Amino acid sequence: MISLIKATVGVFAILASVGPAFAHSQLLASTPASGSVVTAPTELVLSFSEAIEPTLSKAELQCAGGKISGLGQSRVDANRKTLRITLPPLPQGKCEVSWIAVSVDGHRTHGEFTFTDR
Ligand SMILES: [Cu+2]
Repeated sequence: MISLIKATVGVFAILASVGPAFAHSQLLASTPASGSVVTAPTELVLSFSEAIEPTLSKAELQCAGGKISGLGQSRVDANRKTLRITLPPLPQGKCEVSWIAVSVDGHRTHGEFTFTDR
């Protein structure tokens, strides 16, 4: 009986530690897409699994080895799950997007992906 109680407590401990992770905002899709080759993109669109805080969620861009300045103010759609940033003209070459998202529950997630502008 004791071992059954221990096993039950153990399962709940695992569920408790794993459960909240599903509420974090994960990146579901982007435009340009990860690994894609595009021509002169004008907007970066990041779609998340959960609603995000507009003022705390953002992205940076490095293209052809240099940080891109002059990114537009990030905007969040009415569904709160889509982040949009207007892009200035980008140099040709590989671009790395680094994003940070803070979901409405206060949890922060981040990630990187690349696309190529040509
Ligand atoms: Cu969370």
